[in-house]
Amino acid sequence: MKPDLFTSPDYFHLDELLTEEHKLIRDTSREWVKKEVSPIIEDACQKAKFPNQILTGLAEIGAFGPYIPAEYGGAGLDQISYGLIMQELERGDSGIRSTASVQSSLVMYPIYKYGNEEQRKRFLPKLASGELIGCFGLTEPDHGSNPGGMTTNFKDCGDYFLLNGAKLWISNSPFADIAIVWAKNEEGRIKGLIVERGMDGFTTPETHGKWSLRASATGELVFDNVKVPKQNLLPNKDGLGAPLGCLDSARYGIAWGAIGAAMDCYDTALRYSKERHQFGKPIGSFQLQQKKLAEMITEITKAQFLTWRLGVLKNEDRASTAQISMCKRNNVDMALKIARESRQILGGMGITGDYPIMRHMMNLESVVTYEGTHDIHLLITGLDITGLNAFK
Ligand code: TGC
Ligand code: FAD
Repeated sequence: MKPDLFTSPDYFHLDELLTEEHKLIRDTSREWVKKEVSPIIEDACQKAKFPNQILTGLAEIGAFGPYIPAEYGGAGLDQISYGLIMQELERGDSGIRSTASVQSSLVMYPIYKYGNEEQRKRFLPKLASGELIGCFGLTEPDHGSNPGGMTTNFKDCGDYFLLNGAKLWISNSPFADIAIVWAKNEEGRIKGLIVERGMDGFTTPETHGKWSLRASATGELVFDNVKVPKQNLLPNKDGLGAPLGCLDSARYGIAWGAIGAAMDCYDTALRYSKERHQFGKPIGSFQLQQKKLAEMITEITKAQFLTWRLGVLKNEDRASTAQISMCKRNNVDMALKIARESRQILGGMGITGDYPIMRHMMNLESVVTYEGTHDIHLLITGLDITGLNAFK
């Protein structure tokens, strides 16, 4: 891959709305991505191998639990800082951001929010330092958009819970030390369990052959009469609202992340359009290419402001699920369109690994699907504005 020359587009001086701390956190993450992710990411994707050498660095820049309080090992930052870290990581690669989002919002968050003090103290500091890596099991082979239909279940066997079932499409599962697993109890109520690698009957086969998110390890979680100690039940919330609460936080991070991928595509295409000559002129001087670039920066700028405002609302604990859905949906769609247009600006070079665009484009096909598909988020907005539920 070519050297990473990324410069961040900021057409409406959004930086002026960030604090010095926000900018420091953003710039530290950006430098780390340039140094540690950009040089190795193309090779990792081509080989479809998660680059686990970056885990320590992710922990060091505070990407594991940015907003978890410092007393539990987190960085104790605000929601805009969390978003900026996700933006910078996804500027590097969606798979790297995925690892950090899952660890922070889908593993640390439920332990912090729904766990007891003993669970917080036992797991959170090790998750923050990267000593433990977690994954989140909600989706099942027959229940993706409709997680409430899940069949994974557990029985109370006196000294322990007996867990059976399977989860599919689980980021980080092949190497995770722990899994937050959503399963139904004998009354059919959804609960969260912390399942640990090494428990008898628990396996995590890897899913191979992905054309998207190749630098992220994806797999299954299979539970065959797994005896889960009772102290591993998350006691403080149950029902589908518990995993959906985690998704609010992760979808918020994705909204920021998608801007990072879009900015990288735009920045690459803009630079290329000035360097590449055809018909004796830079291709950027042709009106058709300018139209593409002008529309891209317009969409990036709109997304930056929408997302910054969402961050403000989130800091005030006023961001609704529907607002988060709208922002995730808009930004990922925007990033996918920008990746496709940018790739065209690079012509044939756009399909090579010399440039990051095709990798972003392929990654975004997962991002537009996971954490709620493009269609599901539209229906969440539809329900919010009409009061009429299209799901039921
Ligand atoms: P519905 O009846 O609407 O809600 C069930 C219960 O949940 C409550 N609730 C929420 N609570 C907290 N936060 C939220 N955001 C909530 N949304 C709903 C709701 O009040 C209700 O509570 P109660 O007490 O009455 O039971 O549920 P539904 O079955 O109709 O489904 C709604 C729907 C379709 C929107 C939802 O299930 C959905 O979002 N589906 C998409 C599934 C999804 O996003 N899966 C993601 C899996 S994880 C993942 O993809 C990780 S990728 C990570 C990476 O690599 O980055
Ligand atoms: P389906 O639910 O079968 O949907 C198929 C199509 O039908 C979609 O277009 C959908 O929009 C549409 N559809 C469904 N219902 C409706 C409706 N009511 N109205 C209109 N259209 C509808 N899950 C986890 O739990 N943990 C993870 O870590 C995780 N990581 C993932 C990583 C990757 C790379 C991928 C690809 C997925 C991951 N997922 C994870 C799963 C992801 O959340 C699901 O793929 C997603 O929620 C969609 O579920 P599905 O694939 O079963 O599609």
